[in-house]
Amino acid sequence: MSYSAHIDSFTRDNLPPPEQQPEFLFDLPGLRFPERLNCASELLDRHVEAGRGARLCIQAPSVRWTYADLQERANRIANVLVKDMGLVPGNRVLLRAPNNPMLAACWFAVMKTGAVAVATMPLLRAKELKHVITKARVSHALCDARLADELKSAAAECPELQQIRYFNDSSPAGLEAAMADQSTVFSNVDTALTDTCMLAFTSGTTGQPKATMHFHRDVVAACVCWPPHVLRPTPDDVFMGTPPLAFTFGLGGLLLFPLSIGASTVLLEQGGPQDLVDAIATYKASVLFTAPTSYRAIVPLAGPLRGSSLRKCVSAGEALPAATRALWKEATGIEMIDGIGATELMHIFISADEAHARPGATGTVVPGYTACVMDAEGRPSPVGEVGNLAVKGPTGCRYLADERQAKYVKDGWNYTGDAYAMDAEGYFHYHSRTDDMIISAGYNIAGPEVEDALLRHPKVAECAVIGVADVERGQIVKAIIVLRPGNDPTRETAKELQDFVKQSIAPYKYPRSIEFASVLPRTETGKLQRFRLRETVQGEQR
Ligand code: 3UK
Repeated sequence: MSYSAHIDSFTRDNLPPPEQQPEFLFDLPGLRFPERLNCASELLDRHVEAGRGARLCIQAPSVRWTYADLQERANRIANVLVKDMGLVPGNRVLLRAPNNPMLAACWFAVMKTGAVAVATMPLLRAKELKHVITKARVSHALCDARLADELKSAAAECPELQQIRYFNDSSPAGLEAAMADQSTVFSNVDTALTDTCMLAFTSGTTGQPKATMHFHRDVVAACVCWPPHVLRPTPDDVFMGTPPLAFTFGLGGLLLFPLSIGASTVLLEQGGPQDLVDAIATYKASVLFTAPTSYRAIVPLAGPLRGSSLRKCVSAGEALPAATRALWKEATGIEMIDGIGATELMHIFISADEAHARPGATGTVVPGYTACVMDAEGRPSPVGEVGNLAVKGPTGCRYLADERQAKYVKDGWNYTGDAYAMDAEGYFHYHSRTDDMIISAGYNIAGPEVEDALLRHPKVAECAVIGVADVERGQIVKAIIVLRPGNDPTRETAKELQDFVKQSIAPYKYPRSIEFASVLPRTETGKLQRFRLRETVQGEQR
């Protein structure tokens, strides 16, 4: 068997069987790695060794850490984990905090010890944490003191979780006190390229969340593909954004990518529209990561962003409606960088930079990856045909002990569950999630296209389009609409919006049913929960 630094072999023992794993591609020159690699050495220690220790690394309200500062904290925490908490390489360490510098230090500490980070969304409750702890067989936890309650009640029912320390906690039992007793030096565990270093749970719209497994190699590979080829940041860029570090979109955009080039990041616990606009000015942020709805919500406040420090705006997590791209450009002068990523593939694999962006298309395949639209039989579809998106590259899906592996990976391809079409120039056009496609009177209708048409109307703040059961047509198109302030949810408004859609796209796609709402159900990662809207509608019809 090949070399591994893991003494606790749990992750290795629970990898999907070889025949169910995707094919991995390492053709891109930056992807030839040595057999042993610790991603913390690569992303953090390397800069200090090269004399860049005094460079700015992480900022937050009243925090300004250099690379040397982050390294010192991570080393002390690594020593606490090993010497006080009895951690051995391969153990799973649960991390729980809003985006803040101590969470970043804990993440690097776990990498350094050769253990496996299991970062969790701050909003998870005891029941969900219990699933994570049990599924990942978590033995250790580092948690922000302000989020202690739910973890404590989960831990009470999870005997495997023996060691917990709380941070951002000034008490003598807190992590900071334990760190003060430890050395600032730690020699990183000599992990194998293929040792698992993190488990990322999918947000999971149906069924229990799945745990995706990523190796030290995957973390570095993600930094070598999309960032230098599409984002093209410089070491003087200041990164900022909203996605939680427990979501690989946030982990990459707000921690791994800035550190991979010696740039700096701003970690914010609050990511509301006004918080962001203010923070961009305070920290002179230049690269922003957030979801399409967040960009839309910032637009009315975006005045100060025109001509500011901000130069690159990345949108991911959900399809970017062409209407939102246009609004953002009008408000700020900045062309957004859209990209589709997935927890299973770690980060973005189809995208376009600001110069190559095409409204309505996600972009072209990111160097290092190949992508293809497949028909129902798993054969490449002709140009322009809608089919299932399949992807291959240096990263790919490995679910920890999960039967759903066979659904995501087929014939070596990762199937993301998205309906896409590719045009003659290799641009990929998003239609919908494959299971969200609406079939009405024999027509296939993609909800996001109807949403984009509605979003162009000045009265519409947000909307969601779903299919609801209909005796005559099988399904009909239904829109749930949040109006901008000052507009009345009347029958006349509904009629006006229906007519507006009929004017801009094929009339058979217009929403026959319209409902007004004050908010739409979303996940912590900003994704619309269409299944919840469908459930509500079904409930009403019964
Ligand atoms: C959807 C998009 C259209 C798509 C993610 C960037 O979202 C991320 O990961 P998840 O596992 O969800 C994956 C699914 O989300 N999606 C994401 N981005 C786009 N659809 N256009 C987009 N630009 O259905 C995909 O299959 O939560 C995004 C980086 C890392 C990530 N984990």
